[in-house]
Order: sequence, then structure tokens, then C-alpha cells
Amino acid sequence: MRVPSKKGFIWLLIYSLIGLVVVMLVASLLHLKAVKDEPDFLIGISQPNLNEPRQLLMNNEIRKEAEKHKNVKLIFTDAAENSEKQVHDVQKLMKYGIDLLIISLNDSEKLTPIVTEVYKEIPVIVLGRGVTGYDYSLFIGSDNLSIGKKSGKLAADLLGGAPADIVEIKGAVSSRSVEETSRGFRDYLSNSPSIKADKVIVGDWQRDRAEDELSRILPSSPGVKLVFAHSDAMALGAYRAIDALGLHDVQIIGIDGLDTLNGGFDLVKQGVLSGTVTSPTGGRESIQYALDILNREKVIPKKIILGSHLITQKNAREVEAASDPGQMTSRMDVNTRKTKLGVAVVGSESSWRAANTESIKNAAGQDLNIDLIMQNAEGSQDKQIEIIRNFIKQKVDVIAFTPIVETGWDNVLAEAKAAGIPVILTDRKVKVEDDSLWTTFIGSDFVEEGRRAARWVVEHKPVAGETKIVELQGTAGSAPAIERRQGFDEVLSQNAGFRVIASEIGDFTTESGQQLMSKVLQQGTVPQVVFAHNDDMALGAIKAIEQAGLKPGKDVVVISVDATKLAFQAMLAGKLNMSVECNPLLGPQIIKAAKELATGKEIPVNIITAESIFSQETAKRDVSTRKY
Ligand code: GZL
Repeated sequence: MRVPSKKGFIWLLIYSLIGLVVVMLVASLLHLKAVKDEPDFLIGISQPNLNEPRQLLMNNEIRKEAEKHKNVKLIFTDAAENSEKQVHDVQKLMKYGIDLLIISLNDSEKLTPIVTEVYKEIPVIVLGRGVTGYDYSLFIGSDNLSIGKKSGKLAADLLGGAPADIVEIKGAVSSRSVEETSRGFRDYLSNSPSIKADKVIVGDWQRDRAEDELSRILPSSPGVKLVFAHSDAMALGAYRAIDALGLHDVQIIGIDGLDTLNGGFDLVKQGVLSGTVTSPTGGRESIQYALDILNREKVIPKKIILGSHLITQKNAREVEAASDPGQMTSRMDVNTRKTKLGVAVVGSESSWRAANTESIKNAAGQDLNIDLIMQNAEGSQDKQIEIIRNFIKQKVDVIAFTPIVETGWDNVLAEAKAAGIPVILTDRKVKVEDDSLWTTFIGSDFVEEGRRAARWVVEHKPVAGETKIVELQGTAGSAPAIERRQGFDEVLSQNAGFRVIASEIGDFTTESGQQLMSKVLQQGTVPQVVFAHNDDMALGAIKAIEQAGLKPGKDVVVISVDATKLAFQAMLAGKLNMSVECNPLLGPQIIKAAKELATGKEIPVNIITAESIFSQETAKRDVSTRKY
């Protein structure tokens, strides 16, 4: 082999060095890209205490879910039941530079200010006990009223109608979630006059405090046959007190149903508790949504309400088997066939409705694992029921529909349940005897929409004297009409100087808005404000106001709900003053929920969309961002 000349050797060395530099450069760029693609997220978790089993399990669920993601780091704090300390814990976490805060509040009122402050800088997920107001990214909790009702039913079933006194052990005083649980419990027991629940003690969520308080009152309360504790930890304390007093005819029920040693599930299997109602901690979901938020996923709900189930000595074993992943026989193998989703839409009603229907079609069309069957009820409940029955005959995997009105669904939903087909309520809720007839609700908080409308009127009071208001209601019996009116009246009743002089029933169409407003004006009354339950009726009212020779938006303030493009055009024209957002773009969440249900996965019982309000002042700025 010819030995390279000195000059040739030097060139060989130069080329080798260049090659080495290029390889190193590419490697570092790839590493940088990998690092860039996977930013590290630091998540702070602020716990009110760590002596409640529930909070400990919450942390374990958070850790377990976070371990699936290499780029997630966690910092936990424990406020030891002290609200001032929890405020300091949050401030300390902020100093560490966390990217997102997950907080379970020690006290809603005392912690709301710091949550509001933090929310101005980073996303905040509130777990379990809620804050007042809406200054947070996402709330994950349980339906306390429903849990209370389930507990009331459990108590009544266990007592079998025999006369009995009950001791209720509350978690805390003046906590909204505690009062909702207690209200649900007492609402149900109001059907059982032989049961008295006059004795109430407070256990501060602690086992030992519950034991001490109950030991104090039981000896002088011989009629007590059942103790209802707002947590299984306090229920265990109740058991220790009852056992120490040698009482054998007092039953105990709790809440949480944690599947841990001495958790409610375990205590029911041991026979210590007669039953409990599950209240999932939300720890797993908090990390899943935290990553959606940090990765800027497009659709983040405002509230996630997790389902709760009754655990008794009769069903504990089968519930355990059903919840064991090894036993879980998924309803279908999502990889082998598509999810057949039957959707019964309301029909043409408003521009909101059109956007809502389009959103579902688009989301289904973009998902290869969805086989969508969409049928139009043309505004008829009877037709909607007929469509649902057809879906049952076709053995669809999941049914989704917007109930045109709240009532009249018990039979057809019972048929769907009997056929083993989960039902998603989209946009509007139902009123049925048995809430297990539907699986999840995806939509808005209509009561809050009504409150927001009224708060705007109060803040923008058009006249010094009494403000006369005309309300144009949506379809009679529909959830949005009932609940928007409820929220509107609730806030107005807290403020003097406002009077609803007419509340007319429309049907969410432009025509009904115009007819109703004309009728009111022809009676000779000119209101200062018109509140229409949706934009379409507001646009109809605007036409009627103009026909009467008045200037909508000036002579008469007009506000509505939906915040559709038509509303923005009216606001830009100065004819509509404000519109409360009601987001129709539910398609992605509906498709996601349908696919999860089809595999037998449990999903939240309520998924509430995030919404705000839009006014004339900001319409020009916001109109370009609107998607419907
Ligand atoms: C609300 C929805 C209402 C809209 C109307 O979620 O049900 O029905 O506000 C629509 O525009 O017609």
C-alpha cells in the first residue's frame, strides 16, 4: 500500500477533524431538539395536611401518574391543617419556580386569595375542595350533593324504616363542600320521617377527633342506631368509640371508599363499616390534565366532577373484581374495531346549535376509530326518543345526545342502560329519578352564565333609578332556559334597583326574539335592559327595537348568551352590549369520552367547559380569535 505523502497525510487529518466536528454538531443539535421537545415541568402540590388517608392516597396517585413522564418533577408541601402555613407553602413553591400548582385547600375562603394571585402567573388545578369564584385553570372534585344523597339512601336502606336517631360527623364547619354533602344527605332522609338526624358533631376530618367527640355524646344518646361520617377516617374513629362503649347495634357509614389498608373499602369488607360512598381523590386526573395544560392541548375543561359509587358489604367483592385491571374485560378491543357512536342532535335552532353539530361531525371525521351515526330530531323530543331507540336496536357502543328538554327521558334511558349502552349528555342535562341512567355530562354551567349576565347588568347599571329589565327565555323546560334564569335571578335578588318587568318564553330562535320584543314594546313599556337567553333571540329583539324607532345598544341595552360570530357583528355595530360565552365546540371532548367509555374506562361524571364574557369594548380585539 502506497504511504501517503506528508501533504496527503495533513489533508486526511483535516478532513477527519471536519468530519468529527460535523458529527458532534449533529449529535448536540439532536440532543438539544430532544431536550427542547420535552421541556421539564416542575409541578408543585400543596396539601392541606398529610394525616388524612385521602390526602396521602392523592399524593401516591399523583406520584404514580407522574412517573410515566420523565420530564415531570414534583414538589410536595404539607400545611399540617394550617391555612396560614398553606399560604406560605404556596409562596415557597412559587419561589422554586414551579410551572403549575396543584392545590387541595385547607380552607376555601382563606386560600382563595393566594390561588387568585398564583393564577395570574401560572396554571392552577384545584383538587377536591373548591375555591370561591373562577380564578383557577381547572377544578377536579366530586358531586358532594350526589354523594350526600347516596349516603342518605344507604342510611335509610340500612335502617329499614325503623325509628332511629343518626349522628352526623362533619369534616369541618362552614365548608361549602361539607354543607352540600349534608344537604344531599338530609334531602334524601326527608322521605323517611322515622329517622332523626339532629345530632351533629365536627371531626375536622381526623379519626381521633371523631372518636373523642362521639365518645362524649353517645352515652347520653340511646336512640342512636347509625353514624354517618363525612370521611372513612372519621368513620374508623366512630367505630373505635362505639367499640369502646360496647355498643353493638350502631351501624357506621362513611365517604371516600379508599382501597387502602383501613380505607373505607377495606373497612366495609372487614364488616367495620356497613357501607361507604366512593369519592375519588382526582390525583391521577390532576397530572393528566396538568400535562394537557402545560403542553397547551386545545380543549381544557373548567371543571371535572368525578363519579361516586356505593360500596356495601353485599357488593364490595364484585366492585373489587370489576375495578381490578386484570379482571377488567374491556368492552371492546379498540385496536380491532371502530367505536360506533350514535348522536341524536336537536336540529336547526340557532347558530350556536349549528356550530355544536358541526363540531361533533368534525371531531368524529378526524378520528379513524369513530363510526359516527348522526340523526336529526328536528326539535322534537318524541323524535329524539325514537332515534335513541333505533341506536339501541343497532347496538351502538355509545349514545350521545342533547336533551331538548329536561324531563321525559327515564324510560328510553333505562332501555339504553338495560342494553349496556353508556349515554353521554351533551350540552343539556336531564332530570331523571335515577342518575345512573346516564354516564357523563359534557357542557356548560348555565347557572353561572345567568349569574355572569346579571353581574354585568349590575356593574353597568344604565340608569340611576330602578332598572327595568325584559327577559327573553329559551325553550320552555330546557336546562339552559331554566338555569340561566335561575342564575340571573339569584344575582339580581342580591342587588336593589333592578326589576324584571316581563319574562317571556321563546325558543332560542331569532323569530321568537323579535316577536316577543315587539309584543312587549307594543304594550308601551320600554325597558332599560333586555336579557336574551341566546344571541339569536337577542338579534330578533334588536330588529324589534329598531322597528319601534329606538336604538338597540343605546336606548335599550341588549345582552345575551353564546358569544357567536353573529353576536360579535352586532357588538361591533353597537347594537349588542355584551354576550356571555357558551362554548358549542364540544366535539373533541365528546369523541374522547365516547372512545374511553367504549373501552369500559370510567370517566368523570361532569365535564364543564371553560367560558368568559365578551363586551362591545373588547369585541374588536377578540372577534378574530372566535371559532364559531
Ligand atoms: C346552550 C344551548 C342553547 C344555546 C342556544 O348550551 O343548549 O341552545 O344557548 C341553543 O343558542 O339553541
